[in-house]
Order: sequence, then C-alpha cells, then structure tokens
Amino acid sequence: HGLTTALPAALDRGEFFIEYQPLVHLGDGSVRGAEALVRWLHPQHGVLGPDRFIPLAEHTGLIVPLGRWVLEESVRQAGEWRERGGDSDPFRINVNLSPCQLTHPGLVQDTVDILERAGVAPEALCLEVTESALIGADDDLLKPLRRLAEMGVDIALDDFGTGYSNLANLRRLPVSVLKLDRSFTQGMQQFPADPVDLKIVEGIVSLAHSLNLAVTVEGVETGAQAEQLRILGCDTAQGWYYARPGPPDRLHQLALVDA
Ligand code: G
Ligand code: G
Ligand code: MN
Ligand code: NA
Repeated sequence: HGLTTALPAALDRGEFFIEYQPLVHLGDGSVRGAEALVRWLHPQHGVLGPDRFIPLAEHTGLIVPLGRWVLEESVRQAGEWRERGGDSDPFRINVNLSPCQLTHPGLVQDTVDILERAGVAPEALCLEVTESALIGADDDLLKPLRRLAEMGVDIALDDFGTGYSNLANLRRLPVSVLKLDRSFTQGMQQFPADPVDLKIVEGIVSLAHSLNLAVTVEGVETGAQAEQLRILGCDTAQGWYYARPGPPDRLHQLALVDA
C-alpha cells in the first residue's frame, strides 16, 4: 500500500500538521480549550484526514512516534496560548490516543517529559480514549491511564454511547470526562428533539454527573442543538456551529474574543 510505505518518511519530512477545534462552555459560550486533530499534507494527494492514515499507522506501529509528535506539538501550542492568554484564562488541550499508544511502555514518561518541556500543567491536558478501546480493558491497560489521572491529566471517554459498555464499568475507569458521540447530537436537530433521544441524553448526563464526570458533546451544528444540550445539563460542546477545525492562529483569535 503506497500510503503505508510513505508514512515514516512523511513524519521525518514534517508533512503532518494539526488543526484545532474549540471546546466551548455551554453555560456562557466561552472557549475553554481545543481538540487537536492531525492531518497529512501529502505531496501528491493534498490534505488527507486521519481516517485515511491513522488505521495504517496503527497497523504498522508508526502511530507511536506519530502520536508522540501530535502530543508534543499540541502541548507546545497550548503552552504558547497560555503564555499569550495569561493564567486567568486556563486553556486546555485535548489529544486523541490510539489503543496502540496505551500499550506502549513509554506513554507515561513521554507525557511527563512533554508537559515539562512545554511548561504546561498536567491539569491543562485531556487525553481522549475511545470507549471501544477500553471495553473489557484489563488492569495492565488501565495502569498507565491511572497514573496519568493521578498526576492530574484528564482522561475523556471518546465516542461515548456507541460501544455498548456496561455503565457500571465506568466506575472502574480512570476517566473524568464523557464525550457523547455525535449520533446523540444528531438526534437534537429538530426542535423539540425526539423525546426518546432527550430521555437517553438526560439519563447519561445525570449518571455522569452523579459519578463526578463532566459531559462534552460533539458535532453541534446548530444553535437549537446547543440550546437543548445546555438545558439537558451538558457541560462543554464542540462542533461546526462554533468553529470547524482550523489553524492555531484562528483559534487564538476566537479565544481572545471570548476572554
Ligand atoms: O479530523 P477529523 O475531524 O476527521 O477526525 C476523525 C477521527 O480521527 C476522529 O475520530 C479523531 O478522534 C481521529 N483523530 C484525529 N487526530 C488524531 C490523532 O492525533 N490521533 C488519533 N489516534 N486519532 C486522531
Ligand atoms: O475524535 P473524534 O472522532 O470525535 O473527532 C471529531 C471528528 O468530528 C472530526 O472528524 C471532526 O472534523 C468532526 N466534526 C467536528 N465537528 C463536527 C460537526 O459539527 N459535525 C460533523 N458532522 N462533524 C464534526
Ligand atoms: Mn476525539
Ligand atoms: Na469523538
């Protein structure tokens, strides 16, 4: 496969770049942070999204150095934003972790080193792990996440609600944020939303809050969705309604407007 064999050289040549999508507080609309989303500027094919190359990188193991680069670069960027924004405005960075990175022994030390080099506090970092990656996870897999959580790093359960995980299982996971899958947000498109969808989200939010977990919703495309999700008690939102993923400078401007 051409793309697969081109991956290592692409990393060496600096062909990957990161776009940032803001995370917005539903209560007051302020920008609280951003999710880092990697892209590949391929010399022949142009910009490729993660769906095109993350599975290949996972298959070959290149996801470990690539994921480390994404973490390093986005934490460095977050440190720069913090410096410009001042400490009155704690700005957080969300970074996706692939299951292969979880089983790599260097994860905890790499994260510590990266935060230290950038002068960023662990509390400013949120690592997103998909629900399906943690279904049936044994203690060996959870250990590095527990250590990171003890340091103050937030762990978010990404795409939550699609993995059919046992809800009671949540208590065992070192997570502090549930990221509700986009399919729930899609159910809020009409106003009023489908009553069954409303009940499901209401139940998830109430369970999450009773376990001291914050709820982030993704895929918010309209003001009506944002309003219904706010009323349901969701804490933070992300989606095209606020901003598409974009270059770091644009995000800085957004954050300043709201500061
Ligand atoms: O960028 P886009 O909005 O198309 O994201 C598509 C998927 O790619 C999302 O599920 C996201 O979690 C994943 N993704 C984006 N960046 C990264 C990354 O740096 N590492 C991993 N493992 N997944 C990523
Ligand atoms: O990690 P995750 O797969 O959840 O990454 C977010 C993905 O969702 C990215 O592919 C991003 O481009 C996409 N996305 C972000 N906001 C919206 C939105 O409002 N609507 C839709 N359809 N997709 C979105
Ligand atoms: Mn994500
Ligand atoms: Na997601």
